[in-house]
Amino acid sequence: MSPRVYRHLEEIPADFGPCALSIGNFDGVHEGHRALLRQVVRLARQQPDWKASVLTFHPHPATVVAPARAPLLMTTPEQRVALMAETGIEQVMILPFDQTLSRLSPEEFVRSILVERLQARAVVVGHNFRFGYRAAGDTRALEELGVRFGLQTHVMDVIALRHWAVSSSAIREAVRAGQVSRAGRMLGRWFALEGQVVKGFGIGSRQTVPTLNLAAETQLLPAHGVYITRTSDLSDGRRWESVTNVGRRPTFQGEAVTVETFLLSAFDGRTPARIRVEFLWRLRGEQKFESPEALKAQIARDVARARRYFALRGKAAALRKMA
Ligand code: RBF
Ligand code: MG
Repeated sequence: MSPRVYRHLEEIPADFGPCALSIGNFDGVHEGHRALLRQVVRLARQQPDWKASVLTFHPHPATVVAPARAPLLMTTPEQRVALMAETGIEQVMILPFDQTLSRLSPEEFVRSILVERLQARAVVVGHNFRFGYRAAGDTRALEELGVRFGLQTHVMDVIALRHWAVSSSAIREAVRAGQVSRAGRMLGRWFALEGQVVKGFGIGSRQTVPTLNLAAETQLLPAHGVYITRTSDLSDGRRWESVTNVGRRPTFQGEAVTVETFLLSAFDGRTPARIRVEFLWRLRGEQKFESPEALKAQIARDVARARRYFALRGKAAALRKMA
């Protein structure tokens, strides 16, 4: 079931509550976020009339209160909702974050938004949750306000994987450093970009290899370089193994940053219109080659490495099945 989505407080129906609610930006909907969401779903299932709910923000609060520090996001609100749906969340309020909202005191935020509008009975947040004007409220303040307003508060620890604390900012840093497989472990799925396929410059089919050029809907891109990827058609689920270059194509004096994907097996039929590119493994940095032929030879080596990677993964999966 896809969750009901609300984008304005005025749209909130009278039966939004009572609810168990998690609050946050949820960029990436990573493993730590999913632990919060699963707790919300558990709480809501224990009470016959509570709904499993999320309050999230768009735009990201930092773009309003501290634009210089605003992070490059890895998920659109729509992608976040789709990922939340997988955990059993039933309704999502995507609150437009603006100056007025940013000026609510912690007490006003809890009373007017959480208690009165959303009729929250329980809230689930991470240990570093901050809220209210100038982020004055922390989890202690939330617990105290909870007692006053009859709201259960559940504060959850960060999830640690190996010894990295999973957080959206740690994942963004890994992606920007090109460490896509590490980012994927923290996300609990592959780091991915989605968007329309756009027309390239036609250089590829003439001089190197034909590619699908992706106009990503989100801002955060992996470090320039070449990656082993998996590409799927968002309209019909067709899927291909692929290699992807993120960068400026210095060999051709490119200016704009592009995301170009070469499919390891040809597609029959329609060119996909919207795709998802999942980043599995970084192969190398982007280089300037002395000729298109030299680049083409390097791409052939990239493709050979990708084929070995997929063949080994296939074998490992087959062995796991036998065990
Ligand atoms: N362009 C570069 O200038 N340097 C590179 O190292 C480079 N590596 C690539 C690797 C792969 C697997 C692919 C698909 C493309 C790569 N490109 C690179 C981009 C290439 O220049 C581009 O696809 C064609 O010019 C068509 O736009
Ligand atoms: Mg192209």
